[in-house]
Amino acid sequence: MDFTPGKLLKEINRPEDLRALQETEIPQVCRELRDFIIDIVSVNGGHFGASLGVVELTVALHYVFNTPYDQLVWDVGHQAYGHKILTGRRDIFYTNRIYKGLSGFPKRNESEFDTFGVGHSSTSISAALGMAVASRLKGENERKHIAVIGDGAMTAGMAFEGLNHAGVENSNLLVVLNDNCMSIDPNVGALKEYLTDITTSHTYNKVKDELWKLLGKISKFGPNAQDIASKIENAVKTTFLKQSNLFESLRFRYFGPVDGHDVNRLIKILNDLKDIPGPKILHVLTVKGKGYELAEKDQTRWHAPGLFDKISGEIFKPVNTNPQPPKYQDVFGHSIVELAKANPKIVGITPAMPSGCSLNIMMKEMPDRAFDVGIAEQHAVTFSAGLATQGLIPYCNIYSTFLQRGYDQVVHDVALQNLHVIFCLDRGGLAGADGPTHHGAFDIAFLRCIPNMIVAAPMNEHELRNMMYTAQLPENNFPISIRYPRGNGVLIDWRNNFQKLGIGKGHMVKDGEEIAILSFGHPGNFAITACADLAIEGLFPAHYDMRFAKPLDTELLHEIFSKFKRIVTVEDGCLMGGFGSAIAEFMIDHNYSASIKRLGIPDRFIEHGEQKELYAECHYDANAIKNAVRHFIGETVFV
Ligand SMILES: Cc1ncc(C[n+]2csc(CCOP(=O)(O)OP(=O)(O)O)c2C)c(N)n1
Repeated sequence: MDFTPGKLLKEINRPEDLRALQETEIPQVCRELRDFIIDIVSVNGGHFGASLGVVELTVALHYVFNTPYDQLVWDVGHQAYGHKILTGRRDIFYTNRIYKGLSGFPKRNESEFDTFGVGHSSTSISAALGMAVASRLKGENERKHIAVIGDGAMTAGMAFEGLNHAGVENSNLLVVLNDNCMSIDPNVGALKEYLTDITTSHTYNKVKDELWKLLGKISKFGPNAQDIASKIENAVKTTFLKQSNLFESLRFRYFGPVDGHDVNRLIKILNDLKDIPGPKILHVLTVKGKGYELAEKDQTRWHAPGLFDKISGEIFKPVNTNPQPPKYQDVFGHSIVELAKANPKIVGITPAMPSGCSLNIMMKEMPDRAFDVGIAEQHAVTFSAGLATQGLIPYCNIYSTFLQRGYDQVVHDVALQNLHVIFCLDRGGLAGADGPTHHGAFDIAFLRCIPNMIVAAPMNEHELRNMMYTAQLPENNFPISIRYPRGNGVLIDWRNNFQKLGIGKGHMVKDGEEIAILSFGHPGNFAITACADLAIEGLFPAHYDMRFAKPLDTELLHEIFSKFKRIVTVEDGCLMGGFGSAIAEFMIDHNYSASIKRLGIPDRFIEHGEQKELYAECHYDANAIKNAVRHFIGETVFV
């Protein structure tokens, strides 16, 4: 594959090379950088629209600031492809998100330019503030710290916690608010409305010109910059900001909004702001997907479109004429609508992932009963708890990894009050190319230890639907989590009639001898494959799909431990404290004696790659199960 950078980009091995260019050459660098991103993402996949939207901002920031000495912190980091390419990773950027290749997000051990590891949103202000305060304490007063945060990420409580603190720390912090009116889906909430108001306000725009005139003088004034800065502040406060400005109220100096695609103007503005001390915010307006027409028009689709033909814009679908099983997330999306039609108490909640989790299906059909609350997992959980206190049945639909944000809310607001909140956790287990920030490795372990919480995982689409159905029945009015993986299920004919399941009841998939495989969730399918292959070798382990990690099916487990002395457990979650641990605890608590081989995610962070590569690396795919069984057969078990 030929990924030839343009003639200027080809020479930029580090930001110093960029800074050596004339300002007149910078628009050309932007064009080349944009083309390079399009070339590579079209054949490699990954996030797309966000990086295109910040091409000019990225170039301007590295042109003006002395990176990596000046600390540039990207929020989420899905928009940092341009940053990676300009900071020494151009020639290996084709490995982005591929197994053993570059990470799709900034990562401290990948480059000195990646000042802070990201993937989850809304951390940039706190992290950059920490760096700024550290610089102040170390007497490094010239050092600059910049957080680049999107309007979507700004909706999170954590971003406001950072702003709230930064406003009273006299630190060298610049927050660049990259406002494109989009999260993955259109951004939501009152803040979004506020940002639109501020952008379109006539009063403001009148003052803006005056403000920039003053700003222009700053560079000339040099050491007197501080005086000029306070003049600006006064101008703002006495005119436009008579009506309160949110950021000014938090003691930030607010500048903008400015056109984020006019790179030369951005350079000028950033140069001016550089000399203004204290916390500042620059409001930059950009277009997500800028420069690639289709991406500008359908920004949600082109957030991370997969592979596409960059000329025609055709997004490639896997070539397979046979019908395919649906994605688990779509089974969730359609099933909640079916259930909600029958049960008026059901409502759906997503923190900013309507299309990522398919709650958008319900939002379209039942707009009054489905809520996108912004990137606000903590709020999503407690909001669900509030709804449940009033007898509604919220399905709180979150990626497993993002529920980590709402842990105390799960414990304190939901479980402690034993409220009927149903957590539908998408991306449970190893999530693939997004890597360690996005793997849902811990939920089984971190939910299992919470009193009142039910922990379930379906092995296929029917089980998912049956679990969703069972969870809303009036007798099951306690917290219930149902976790399912990223990607497709296994059943083409997935839309079964809902069936009630027993809470805490597993079932035998296949009887067998000598060894029992106990699976939790979708790895049960790996066990089915393994059993079929092992049968050819003359090995016949039994297989149980346990369905619940909590409560355990103790009746079934007594049967299993009475019959088998060799047990293999398999789960798509961390081994420590997970499903296998639960089985081992049962064995100890009931004085059984057996050998247990636990398969699952080991005690380390797993990097990115395709899911099947990662299952193999972590030794819990079908091959690993086969090996565990074979190994066991050869072993003497002392009982
Ligand atoms: C805590 C958390 N929740 C959800 C996500 C999923 N997510 C990734 S990017 C994104 C949208 C971010 O919007 P914005 O900050 O405006 O950046 P843009 O993509 O518009 O450039 C979301 C919701 C996340 N990364 N982290």
